[in-house]
Amino acid sequence: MKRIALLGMPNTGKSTFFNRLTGASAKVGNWPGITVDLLSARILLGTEMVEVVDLPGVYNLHGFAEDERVARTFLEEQPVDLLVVIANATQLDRQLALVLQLQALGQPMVLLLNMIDEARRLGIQIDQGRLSQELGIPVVAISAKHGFGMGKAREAITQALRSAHPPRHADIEKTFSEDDAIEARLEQVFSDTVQVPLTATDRFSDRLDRLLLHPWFGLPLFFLAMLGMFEAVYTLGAPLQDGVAWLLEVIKRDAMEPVVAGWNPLMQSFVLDGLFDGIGTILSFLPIIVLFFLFMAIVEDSGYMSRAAFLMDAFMSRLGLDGRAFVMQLMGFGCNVPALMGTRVMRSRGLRLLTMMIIPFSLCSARLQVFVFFTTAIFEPWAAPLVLFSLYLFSFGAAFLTALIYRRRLKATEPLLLELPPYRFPTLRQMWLRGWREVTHFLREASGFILLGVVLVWALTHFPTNVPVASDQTLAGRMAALFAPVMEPLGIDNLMTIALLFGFVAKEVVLGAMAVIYGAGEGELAGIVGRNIDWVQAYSFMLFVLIYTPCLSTVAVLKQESKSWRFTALAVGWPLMLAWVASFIFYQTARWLGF
Ligand SMILES: Nc1nc2c(ncn2[C@@H]2O[C@H](COP(=O)(O)OP(=O)(O)OP(=O)(O)O)[C@@H](O)[C@H]2O)c(=O)[nH]1
Ligand SMILES: [Mg+2]
Repeated sequence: MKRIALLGMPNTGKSTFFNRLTGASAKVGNWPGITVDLLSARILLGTEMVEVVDLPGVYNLHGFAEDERVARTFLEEQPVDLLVVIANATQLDRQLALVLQLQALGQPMVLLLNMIDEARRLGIQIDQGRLSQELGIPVVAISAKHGFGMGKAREAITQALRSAHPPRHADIEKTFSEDDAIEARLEQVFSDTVQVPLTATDRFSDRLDRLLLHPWFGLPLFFLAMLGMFEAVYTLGAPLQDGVAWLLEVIKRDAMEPVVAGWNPLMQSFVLDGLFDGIGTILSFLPIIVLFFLFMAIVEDSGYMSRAAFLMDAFMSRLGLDGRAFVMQLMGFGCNVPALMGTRVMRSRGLRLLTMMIIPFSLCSARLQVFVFFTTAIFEPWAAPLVLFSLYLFSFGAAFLTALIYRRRLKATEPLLLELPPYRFPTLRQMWLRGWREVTHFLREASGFILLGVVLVWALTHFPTNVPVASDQTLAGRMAALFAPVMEPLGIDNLMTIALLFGFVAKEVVLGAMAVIYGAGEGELAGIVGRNIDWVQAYSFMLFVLIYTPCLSTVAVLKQESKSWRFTALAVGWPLMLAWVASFIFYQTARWLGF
């Protein structure tokens, strides 16, 4: 099978083009370094099946960041039939350098001038014919986001593939010596083919930046925007969630219960209390999670992330980090795993490890489920969003504290060059892709270890069968009893300890576990929990859930990215300790104050 590699500088729209071309839903965002790993898909081009590979962006073929190395190693080790280079048409003065560098590899190549919509708006004129002539390769102007020029791009790629030579590995070493010659040629080609008006500035972005990057109002506005986003997720999501919970109750009552009515009680309990309640409870939070990711898509795609990095850079440097670390924290709100992988854009190992230490404190969407549940079950409607927001503040607090403690051991040695892309807004299509991506991701996880976790909780809380369910004599009860001396001072009882134990695997399991333990679906669960624990216990529990190890996947990625067991042990052990101390201080102080 023939193979095409998509290459280009970061944030030029490679993944957007990849999605258009292959129908995939790779993550897209207005931030350099969204893709940090290889992604491939197969499509039919002409009469042939072709493998298309989306690579991380590279500024320079001779660069040293981990994500650039991924792209470079790929080129060196995998034979490629055609390089499809994607350049930002508004920045050809810089982007052509990489094109020329890639040309020095001597492989067949097609150049796509992406974001032609933006270039036109800025009045930039590109002589495509001349550019194609001077470079000696096909050049097509496209807008991957809006779908313009896709037909021509497909055609050019199919053509080039047809006449391609046998696939080759790239010999990148060889091209190091040519950098000076490239410099000179770049200026020539650029002045021959591109006309940029003197006033080619994005006035909309400039004006918005004057407000959003204001030295005094910038940060308050940013936090206000975040608060607004969580309020919106909450207000829009709660009715949706109730709807799903109601639907699940109906299905359980009218479809499930009649079917299993004749079965033996243990099997009934397994199907209803274990599988159905466990998975159903987790499922009822799906609307909130998808909604949350849609808002994240707007934040990520708008370019506000880069502004956040800019605004927080000075503060973060005092913690031994930089503005990018703050952006990774924000990305971590969705899921910690891609955020941890996102640190690949950092060159300094110290900086990378320190950032990886703080990301797991980011309140990810799985933890959000738990907190949405507890805040609505325990607190008044007006207080719930504020309680949730306080947890976000704790999330930052724990991260900053950690950075302060470890910054001397994990030193950063890399100056930050931040680029502010223009503001962009996601199209409906992009939002839809993002939502779909999260739903499938969730279903994959739910059908895998979340299901396994729920089944395990059910088994441990129902065996042996001659004692009351989830009592101290069950397997789970005995396990929890071991931890009781440690957890009691935090106001966390045995049943909640069981949920925490399983929450180690994935935070989604926490609620599933509670549903199984209390033998109730999401609808009744809130009432039961509200009667069983008070707000001080609930908050202490939430603090613990917030700070201790997010999930097994993060542990695996911490190990994979750091390549060090010692670091991984530290990155798991320290939060565990911090979680205990934070909950202890909170719980004991609150009780001492008489709450
Ligand atoms: N205006 C405009 N924006 C585009 C176009 N194509 C992509 N974008 C936007 O450009 C940004 C970057 O897109 P991505 O597809 O994530 O870019 P990438 O090259 O994969 O970036 P990395 O993975 O970080 O290297 C996103 O905000 C896209 O919505 C286009 O044709 N026109
Ligand atoms: Mg990408």
